[in-house]
Amino acid sequence: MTRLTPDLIENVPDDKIDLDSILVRSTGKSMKALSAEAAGLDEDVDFSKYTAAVIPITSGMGVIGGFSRSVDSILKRLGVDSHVTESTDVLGFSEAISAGVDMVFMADDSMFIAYNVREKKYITNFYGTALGYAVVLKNAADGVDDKDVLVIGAGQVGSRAAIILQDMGASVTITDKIKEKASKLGERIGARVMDDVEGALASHRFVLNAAPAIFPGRLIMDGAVISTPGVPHYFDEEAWAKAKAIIHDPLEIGVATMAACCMAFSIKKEGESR
Ligand code: 2YJ
Repeated sequence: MTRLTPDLIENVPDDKIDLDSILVRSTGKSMKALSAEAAGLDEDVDFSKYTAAVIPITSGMGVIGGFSRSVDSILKRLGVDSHVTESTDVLGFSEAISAGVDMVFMADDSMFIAYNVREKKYITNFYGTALGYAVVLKNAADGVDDKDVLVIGAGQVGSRAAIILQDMGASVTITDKIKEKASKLGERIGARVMDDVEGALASHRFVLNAAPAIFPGRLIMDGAVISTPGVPHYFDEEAWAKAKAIIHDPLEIGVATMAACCMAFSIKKEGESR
């Protein structure tokens, strides 16, 4: 699994990437609207009554400079009343619970979760990322129902994205440089598998890339729509010129989607009890 590095996320807190402009250009919707859609909520849902704490976690390879601050900024951009705890680890968790927050965000080297304290349910970043990028692809492609979609990478994010895209009505093909991984997933979920990653890329207009990858322009279809959580990745000039949309950010789409899903546990329950 790829570990985020401070340089990958250095622009996240100040929104220098201007993800919203990229998303509006390619999908017609803002990050907040897309995350709400992913969570099955109304586009104009008000997240401002929800509180969250982001806890820096020192275990394993330790704190990543800027990580907690970036997650906190992403939550604030959704309207969530969020803060980073002063303490780390278990002390940070007790600080968050004592403050009475609705949600807790924390990540170590192998897992990143958003925990809904009231409903005692959590969402992983694997799922949030898979769902967020699938919803982005669906909107940028004007729907994926009955369309051929390629998923590159049969790991934690790719396998979840493949299932989500199938549920959206897409006809999914899976490819992975480790052929056995792709064929195992294809068998499990009933999807087509292509062994030749380059051939698969060259023959698909709609792509969700969940693997570290280099995309030479000669392999990109004209008008391709590529939703790509995989890091690191690289698109050459020809690829940018040929593609209709290449959508990537290092953290925000996954975190915003997991946050919306985490709040949806409470919002849907509140709706039911009315
Ligand atoms: O609190 C911190 O600053 C660190 N413990 C954050 C660690 C973030 N974790 C990762 O980057 C891992 N690769 C796991 C992320 C799973 C995302 N799908």
